[in-house]
Amino acid sequence: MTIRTCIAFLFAVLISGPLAAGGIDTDADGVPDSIDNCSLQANPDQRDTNNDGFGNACDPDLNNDGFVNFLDLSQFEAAFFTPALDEDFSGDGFVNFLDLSVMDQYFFLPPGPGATGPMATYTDDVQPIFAEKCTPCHTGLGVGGHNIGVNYADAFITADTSDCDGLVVGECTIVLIQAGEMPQGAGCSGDPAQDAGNSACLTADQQATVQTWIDEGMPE
Ligand code: HEC
Ligand SMILES: [Ca+2]
Ligand SMILES: [Ca+2]
Ligand SMILES: [Ca+2]
Ligand SMILES: [Ca+2]
Repeated sequence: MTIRTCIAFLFAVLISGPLAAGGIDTDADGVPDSIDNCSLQANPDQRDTNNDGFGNACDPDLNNDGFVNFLDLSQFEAAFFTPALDEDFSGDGFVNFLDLSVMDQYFFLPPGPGATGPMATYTDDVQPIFAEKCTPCHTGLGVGGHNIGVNYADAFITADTSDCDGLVVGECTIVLIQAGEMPQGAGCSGDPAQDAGNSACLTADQQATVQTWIDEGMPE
């Protein structure tokens, strides 16, 4: 492998990680809202020259006081028609009228919004559901080779049931839940409307939370 293909490969791995996580992408730039440093401005390159977590495309707050106003405008004017970095919001290598119109859009407003963070995490959202519905089989007994109700790491064990070919245990949960196979022996159909009278089954909200967590790459 040449250095160049090696770098290209590493880069592909780096960007495929978070992007493959999927999830809602409001500005349709390929970067999910949960990690998009300008979640409402299309900026696929995520360029952030002052490294404050807001991409340049949504960061005319040049003095970093949380607000875009005349202080930022005067700093911007000093950089006008130069190749300055932070003042180049559009990323074309030059500070010009294109960038001024971005500043205009944000005048008297805060920068951003940046990344929203995951909408469902294991600790806050998913673990409590599994702890309640998957006990005691997967909260200590290790039935089926995992304790997803208490161990985050178990979400990443390769699943061995044939229903979940190529998936890990965390991804497999929703498949088996919706097939009515889990929680095992509880008489659930997997359809929340039909299972409404059975408190052992997951509600529609709980299924949606598990699905969102999987779509976001199963964050801890
Ligand atoms: C009464 C015990 C019991 C309960 C409760 C239970 N399970 Fe299971 N689970 C099993 C058994 C037994 C297996 C292994 C056999 C099989 O796959 O059917 C299993 C297997 C699994 C697998 C497949 C693991 C693999 O490697 O393929 C997943 C995923 C799973 N369970 C998720 C859940 C989830 C999520 C819940 C709660 C919503 C749950 N289970 C509740 C008994 C249970
Ligand atoms: Ca986006
Ligand atoms: Ca964006
Ligand atoms: Ca920035
Ligand atoms: Ca400012």
